[in-house]
Amino acid sequence: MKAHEGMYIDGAWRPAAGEDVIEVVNPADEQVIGRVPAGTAADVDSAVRAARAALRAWAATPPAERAARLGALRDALDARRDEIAETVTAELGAPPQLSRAVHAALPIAVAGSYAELAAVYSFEEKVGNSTVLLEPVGVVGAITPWNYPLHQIVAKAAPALAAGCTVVLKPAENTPLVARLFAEAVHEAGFPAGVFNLVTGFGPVAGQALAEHPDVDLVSFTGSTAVGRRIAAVAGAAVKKVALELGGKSANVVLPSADLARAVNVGVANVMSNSGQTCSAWTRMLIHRDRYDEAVELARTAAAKYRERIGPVVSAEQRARVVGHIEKGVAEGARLVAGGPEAPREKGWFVSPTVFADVTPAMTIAQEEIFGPVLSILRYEDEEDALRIANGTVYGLAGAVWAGEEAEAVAFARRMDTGQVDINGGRFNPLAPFGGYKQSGVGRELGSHGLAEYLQTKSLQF
Ligand code: TXE
Repeated sequence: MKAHEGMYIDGAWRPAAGEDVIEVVNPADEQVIGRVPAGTAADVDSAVRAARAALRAWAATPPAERAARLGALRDALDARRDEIAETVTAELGAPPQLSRAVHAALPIAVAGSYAELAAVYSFEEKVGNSTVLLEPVGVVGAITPWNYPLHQIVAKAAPALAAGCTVVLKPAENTPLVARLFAEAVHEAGFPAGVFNLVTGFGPVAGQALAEHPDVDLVSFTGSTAVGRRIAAVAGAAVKKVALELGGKSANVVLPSADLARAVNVGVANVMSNSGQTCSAWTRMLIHRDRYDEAVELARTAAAKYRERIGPVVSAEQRARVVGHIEKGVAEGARLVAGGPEAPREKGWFVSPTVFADVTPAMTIAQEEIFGPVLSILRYEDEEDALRIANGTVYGLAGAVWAGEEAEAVAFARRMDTGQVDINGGRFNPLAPFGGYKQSGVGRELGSHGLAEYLQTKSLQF
C-alpha cells in the first residue's frame, strides 16, 4: 500500500481511492516530515458505510463493555505518550515540554475520564410513568483542527464512543500524523471494525463530503467560525444535528482588589502558550485605569520571557493572518509594547510574543480572534464598564476573573456571557463542560455534558 499508506476504515488500513497526498510540514523548520492520503468523497463514503454497518451492534453493546474498550484506548494512548509528544512537536511545532505536559497528557486524561464515565453513566431514567432511554445519536462525523490535535480528536471520539455512536474522523490537514497514532491506539484497544474510522484529507474536499454525507447523523466540528457557519447551514438543511466549537475572544478581567502581578503573569502565559493558538485564550486583558500603567509594564516584562521559548504558529498562512492583525492593531492606533510584525527568525513560522496597550473595545484586535501570541490590554473605568467590555464581542467561549476574594470574582463571573470562567487562575478539569455562548458555538465538550451531546432520548410510556 502506498499513496500514502492508506486510511483506517472498517477495522484495517486500506488504500485511499485516489492518489493525492498531503505533505506534512514541520512549522519550526519548514521541512516535510510525512505524507498521508488526501481523501476524497469516495473514501468518506466507504468510512461512513463502515460506521453505519457497525452502529447497531455497538449501540447495543453494554456500557460496561464500551467503558472497557475506552479504558484500553486510554492505556494504548498512554503507551504511546512519548511518540504522541514527539509527533505533535514535529507537525505542530509545539515545544517538547508543552507537547508532553499538554498535547499528550490532556487527551490521555480525557480518554480516561470517559472510560470511567461510560461505566457509571445512567443510560435510562424514570420520569413519572415513563422510562426515558438515552440512545446514541448514530453515525458521527468529527472534523477537528490542528491547534490541540489529539485533544480535539479525543474530546469528540471518546464521548461519542462512550455513548454508543460510531465515528468517522476527518482531522486537520496540518496535523494528520497524530490522528494516525490515535487510530492505531483504537485498533489496539479492540474496538469492533467500523466503530471508529479515519479519513485524512483537505477541508473543502474530505471535510465537506463528511459534513454533507446523508448518512451522517451528527457533525461535530471544531474550527473557524466561517467553516462552522457553513457546516451549520448544510446540517440545518438536512435537519442533521451539529455540535460546533468555534472561535473566542476571551476576557481576562483583573478587578482592582486582585493580586495584579499574578493576574498579569498568568494572563500573559495563558496567551503565549501554544503560540496563542488556543480558542479559549484570554486575549483581552481588562485592567482598571488606576493600575493600568503598572499592568502594562508587568506584561511587557512577562512577554519578554517567552521570546526564546515560544514555538512557531502552524503554517505560513497562519503566520500571515497573525501578522496582518498585528499590523492592523498598529494602524488603528494601539501601542505596541512588546513584539511586533517582524519575523524573529529566518526559518520557521515564528511570531514574536506581542503585547498591545491602549487597545479600545472597537478595535479589530479587540474584536476578532487572532490565533497567535498577541495580547491586547484594555482599560476600564469601573466594574460596569469592565462587564460591558468583557461581554462586548460576538464570542463567549471562556474568560477569567481575578479578585482579592473568590466571592467577588464569582459574582462578576455570573454576569459574563461566556461558557467557562477561571476564578483567580483556575485549574483544568476534564469533567467540566467546555463550549460557547453566542457565536462561540453550539453544544458542550468534556464530562457528562459532552457525553450527552451524542445521545438522544426515547420515552417509553407505561
Ligand atoms: O480553520 P478551519 P483553519 C480559527 C482560528 C484560525 C482560523 C483558521 O482563528 O486562525 O480558524 O484556521 C476543516 N467543510 N480556528 O483555516 O479551516 C479543516 O480541514 C468541512 C479556531 O485551520 O476551520 C480542519 O479539519 N470541513 C479553532 C477543520 O475544518 C472543513 C481551531 C478546521 O479548519 C472545511 C482552529 C469545509 N468546507 C482554527 N474547510 C478553535 N475553535 O479551536 C475546512 N475544514
